[in-house]
Amino acid sequence: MAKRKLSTQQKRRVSGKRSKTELSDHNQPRVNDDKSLLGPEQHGLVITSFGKRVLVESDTGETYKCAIRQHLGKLVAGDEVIWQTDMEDNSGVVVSVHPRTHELSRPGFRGQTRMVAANVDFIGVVTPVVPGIHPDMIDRYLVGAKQLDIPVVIIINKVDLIESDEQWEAIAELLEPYDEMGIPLIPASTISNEGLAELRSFMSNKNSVFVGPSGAGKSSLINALIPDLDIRVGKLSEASGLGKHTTTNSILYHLPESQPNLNDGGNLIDSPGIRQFSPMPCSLSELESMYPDFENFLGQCRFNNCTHTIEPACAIKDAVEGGEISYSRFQSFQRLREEFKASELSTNA
Ligand SMILES: Nc1nc2c(ncn2[C@@H]2O[C@H](COP(=O)(O)OP(=O)(O)O)[C@@H](O)[C@H]2O)c(=O)[nH]1
Ligand SMILES: [Mg+2]
Ligand SMILES: [Zn+2]
Repeated sequence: MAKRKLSTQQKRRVSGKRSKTELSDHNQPRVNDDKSLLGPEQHGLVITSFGKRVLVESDTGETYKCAIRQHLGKLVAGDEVIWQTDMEDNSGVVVSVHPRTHELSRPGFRGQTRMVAANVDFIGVVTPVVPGIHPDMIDRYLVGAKQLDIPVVIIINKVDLIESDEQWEAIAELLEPYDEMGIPLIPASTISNEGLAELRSFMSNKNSVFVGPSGAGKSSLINALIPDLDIRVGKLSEASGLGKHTTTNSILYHLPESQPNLNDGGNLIDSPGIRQFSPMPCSLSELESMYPDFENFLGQCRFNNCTHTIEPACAIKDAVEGGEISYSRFQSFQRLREEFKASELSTNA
């Protein structure tokens, strides 16, 4: 990384001398602007953002409150940055951002999207057995994740509440289409600890997030996977100078090693906003491509712009009738198709 030469002004700061203009303007030392004495450029990871600042972790593990050079825009948990320490007050300034591999965003105020995490490369869809598994919700998250090209697992949570074999069978039947698509299904419980080690192994060396409805057990899972979470939250609020409960932005936590010295950490990004993560409206053919279980039947309908609703000789409907495509998957597809069509009409109006 390039070491910058000190500017005349910086040399003056080091030597304690001040220029004529500085002396004559104020008769006292000038307040530092962003040209204060900066350390060498180094790599860092954004842990959380607050207001116009971010908390950046250095490669050696210390956190620094950093300002952001104006042209960089908003940064979020998971961003990889180049930053410099400000020698004078132990804070820092972010000078550039690495291009993001993935941006996870949620709908914000007046149709805008708000970014909630950067560089996420693993999504756990959390679905609780009580009050019940909703395939429609699972499919929305799967489409959203596929649009971003991020791998997913489905976490069937709170399995300690399952009381009978019949209940297990009903759940297995609901989840069969996902199993057939090759999506890992992980039965889990933070009461019995079932599934936690398996889940942990998927998260090694990744930036993960959990999505799912409120009450699904996301926070409980995060607590189970990061045993000293309370202490870490305390340290972060100290470092940022903010109270524990004031931050509504995403926070990145390091996962502990699954075994000592295995060096298989990985990160888990927690955000209150991520549960609302939903697919972006797309065309019919794009939506079709988000349903891998439809693939074998696409292009076989009589009409090549078939919406698979009322058209005769529809290969998709035939496959549903023949039990080759599950009815719940067909339904969720049709709901999303109608929703996307409605949003297209409203934006064109
Ligand atoms: N029986 C059972 N209850 C759980 C489990 N995980 C979470 N819960 C309960 O479910 C409720 C919601 O959990 P929480 O983690 O706050 O869900 P979140 O809204 O997705 O973050 C709480 O009352 C938890 O105690 C589990 O594995 N088994
Ligand atoms: Mg929660
Ligand atoms: Zn069709």
